[in-house]
Amino acid sequence: MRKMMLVGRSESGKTTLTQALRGENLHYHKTQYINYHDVIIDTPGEYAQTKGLGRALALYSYEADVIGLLMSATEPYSLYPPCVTASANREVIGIITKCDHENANIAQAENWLRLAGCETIFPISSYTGEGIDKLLEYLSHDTQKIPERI
Ligand SMILES: Nc1nc2c(ncn2[C@@H]2O[C@H](COP(=O)(O)OP(=O)(O)OP(=O)(O)O)[C@@H](O)[C@H]2O)c(=O)[nH]1
Ligand SMILES: [Mg+2]
Repeated sequence: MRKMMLVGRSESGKTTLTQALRGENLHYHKTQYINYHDVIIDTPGEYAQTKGLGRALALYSYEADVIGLLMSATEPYSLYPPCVTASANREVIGIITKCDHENANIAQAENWLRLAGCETIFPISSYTGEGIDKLLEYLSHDTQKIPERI
């Protein structure tokens, strides 16, 4: 499986998604630090929300094959500047979380992730399991193309 780093503001659902991807029981756990040894690299939301700490995300992205940019479907605003994915030299996918929520606006979250530069976007719910299989399938495929000739 390709190694994915999850990035998104606090409460966007990174840790809950990590638990859902692992098939664990969902329980609240505040992320305090980056554990980059795991196949899913969960990060504290404060790192994406604080300019100084954001540099650590850039550094740890080198440990991952894929960066997952999370956006809750209940989000009232977008944290991500337009075309921010261009600053990563890894594949960046969008993940819309909390699609089950009664106030979910999936289309709006998708627009913001597209504006950020995400071409591949997974709408998911860690609560209902919606979209988790597709995300796991995506991570299990190695899309890196080996050149036929150098
Ligand atoms: N309705 C709904 N709520 C969710 C879902 N996923 C997470 N939540 C809730 O959102 C809240 C925050 O979830 P976390 O997974 O802890 O968020 P986080 O992004 O890891 O937050 P930090 O560790 O602070 O960066 C918790 O109360 C979760 O129960 C979901 O799929 N649906
Ligand atoms: Mg967390």
